[in-house]
Amino acid sequence: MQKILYIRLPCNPIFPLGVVYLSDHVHKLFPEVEQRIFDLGTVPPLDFASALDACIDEFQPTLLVFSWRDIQIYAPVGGRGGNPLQNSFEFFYSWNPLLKLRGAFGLLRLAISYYSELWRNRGLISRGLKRAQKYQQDVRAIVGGGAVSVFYEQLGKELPAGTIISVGEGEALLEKVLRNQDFRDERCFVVGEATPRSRLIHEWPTPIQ
Ligand code: B12
Repeated sequence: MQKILYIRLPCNPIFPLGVVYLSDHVHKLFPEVEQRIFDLGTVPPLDFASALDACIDEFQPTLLVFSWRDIQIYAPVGGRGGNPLQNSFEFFYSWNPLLKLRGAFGLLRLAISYYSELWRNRGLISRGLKRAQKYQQDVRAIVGGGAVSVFYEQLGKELPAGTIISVGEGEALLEKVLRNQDFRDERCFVVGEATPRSRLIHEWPTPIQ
């Protein structure tokens, strides 16, 4: 019996549309498949790892679907890492050394929050996979979502071997994985097995009836 755990990786509290679409599609085709959505956007940061462990221990999934919404976290004015536009102007153009220093610290803070989010999410994917392997040796991880569709080439070098990296809509891919069909013609690639096809993002998605 298949058990799918959808893990929405941490981001601002914004409705997890992507995993809701995916689980709805799966439910219509495979009503017998057990599914659960675990939204790390609703969990306090200090509890990310322990809450993920507890959810996996309880549900013991056979398929892990990680949804990663955004990586490029800086908005021109006031993204969640700080305010890049103001910091850049202060650092590069201000004549006042104190303002220049403030801009420099702001930019440093931005870079730190960007890299720490990247490392944290990669860590959560590896952690989740290892934890789930305690219960199901052949559990598989699939990673997709808006951020992955933009940065799939870079992520290919960062995630555990065997992870399926999905670009764009994931419905058709999940369907093939659940049917045990070959899925490599979908917009995806497997880490450690292949590099992404050139212009993968420009391929047409499989039409859904
Ligand atoms: C609408 C939107 C917003 C709205 C959201 C409104 C709302 N209440 O939901 C607003 C304006 C608030 C917004 C804000 C931001 N956004 Co925005 N947004 C979008 C947009 C246009 C659509 C997202 C959406 O809801 N799609 C519909 C749902 C159903 O699709 P989905 O979530 O992508 O899920 C599908 C697939 O991704 C896939 N999928 C998802 N997860 C998984 C997992 C697996 C395993 C698989 C196989 C498939 C899969 O299947 C799903 C169903 O087909 C996308 C661009 C785009 N065209 O996708 C950018 C996009 C998601 N946003 C992006 C960014 C960066 C942001 C901001 C961080 C901007 C900023 N710097 O502040 C903020 C942060 C938001 C936050 N988390 O706080 C980037 C993320 C990638 C990146 N560059 O890092 C995107 C991709 C735009 C881009 N091309 O750069 N955004």
